[in-house]
Amino acid sequence: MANMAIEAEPYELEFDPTTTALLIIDMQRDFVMPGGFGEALGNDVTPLQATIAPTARVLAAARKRGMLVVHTREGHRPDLTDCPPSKLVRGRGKTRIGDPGPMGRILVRGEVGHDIVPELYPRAGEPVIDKPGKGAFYATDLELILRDRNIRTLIVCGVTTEVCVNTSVREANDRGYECVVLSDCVGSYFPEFQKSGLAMIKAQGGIFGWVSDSRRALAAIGV
Ligand code: TIU
Repeated sequence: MANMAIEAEPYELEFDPTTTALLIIDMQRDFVMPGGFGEALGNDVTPLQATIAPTARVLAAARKRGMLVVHTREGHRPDLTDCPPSKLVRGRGKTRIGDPGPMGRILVRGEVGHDIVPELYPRAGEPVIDKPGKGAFYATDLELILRDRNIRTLIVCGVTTEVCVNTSVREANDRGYECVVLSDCVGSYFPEFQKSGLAMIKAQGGIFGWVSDSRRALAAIGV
């Protein structure tokens, strides 16, 4: 298929939809709904909910275009054997990973809070990557899945901008993937980190990747 381009900063990014995947990072109740991991860390989670609607529009367009859609979820085995002890105690909060909460055990696979919000729920055939850390590549089979599909470009949505999105984009960039992050489809608990988290991706001529938004992505995917 002919190459297409998405308007972005620092400059437009050419992509081929057959070798481009939509990567949706950690749009789990645990991060965007009250009573989950995000709130246990001391955050107001409501600002993150604004990312759901634009991400749903991009998801619908990617599906129509027949692009690969990959979802990730941060979380741990019920016995927490894959959770570093340092992560378990980090923050000294009174609610920790594995503790019971209103959406089930915090950040534990299989629990309601760990799963993806209904508006963005994976369809059959869309890979779901369960990751123990912040980066989508660390201790997962994401790279294998992308290589098997000859994916070269990643359109990135999800939460949070400066934590799992930034870490995953940096991991992807070092592996040779071209990443474009959609500013209204990524969210942070901290407005200043949203701003700087995006700025540091596109600085220095796109040191880690590109930044665009859902409007320009939809125009580019154009179905
Ligand atoms: N705390 C925070 O901002 N984020 C995380 O712990 N994980 C993700 O970003 N998914």
